[in-house]
Amino acid sequence: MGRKGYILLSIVIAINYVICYECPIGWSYNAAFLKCYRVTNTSASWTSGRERCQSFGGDLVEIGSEEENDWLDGILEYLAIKKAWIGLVDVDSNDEFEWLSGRISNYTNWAPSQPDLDNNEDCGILNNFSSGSWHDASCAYWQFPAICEQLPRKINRRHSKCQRLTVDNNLIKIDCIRV
Ligand SMILES: [Ca+2]
Ligand SMILES: [Ca+2]
Ligand SMILES: [Ca+2]
Repeated sequence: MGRKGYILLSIVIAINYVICYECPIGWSYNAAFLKCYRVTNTSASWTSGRERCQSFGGDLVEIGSEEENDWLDGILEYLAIKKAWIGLVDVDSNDEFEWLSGRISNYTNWAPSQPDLDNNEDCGILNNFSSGSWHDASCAYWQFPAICEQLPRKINRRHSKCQRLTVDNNLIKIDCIRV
């Protein structure tokens, strides 16, 4: 963007409201997906991981695109976590997985041999050890951290000086868009 364009954009932003999206402390915001994310710091069963997400005000993550999957896989990489629970589940054990919301997304990222049609494996994991692919695993037998998500709070601000803090996962993440 040229200098003129930048000045014009600055003026336009300054005279408009902005909407800020804010995640609670301990959560990471990603503007591309409009979600807050958090990885639990303890390994537990899928159900316990889900309960932990819910106790934080969220639920297990629903992954809707390759971009989101890559980003989450990057977080696992950063945290040196090999495998983590996601919100994929085979509730009726017919080996057809769905998200907790009941949605079946067009995007899937199962590893080549997965799900391996085992009725004892009804919960999904994101596997950083296997390039971010998905595997089905036994919900109760295995203990992994869990990836949680929740929607950000939406805050109207009248000025353009919303903070952009996206570095440390101990900070509140704030991002702004112009209305
Ligand atoms: Ca099913
Ligand atoms: Ca199954
Ligand atoms: Ca499996």
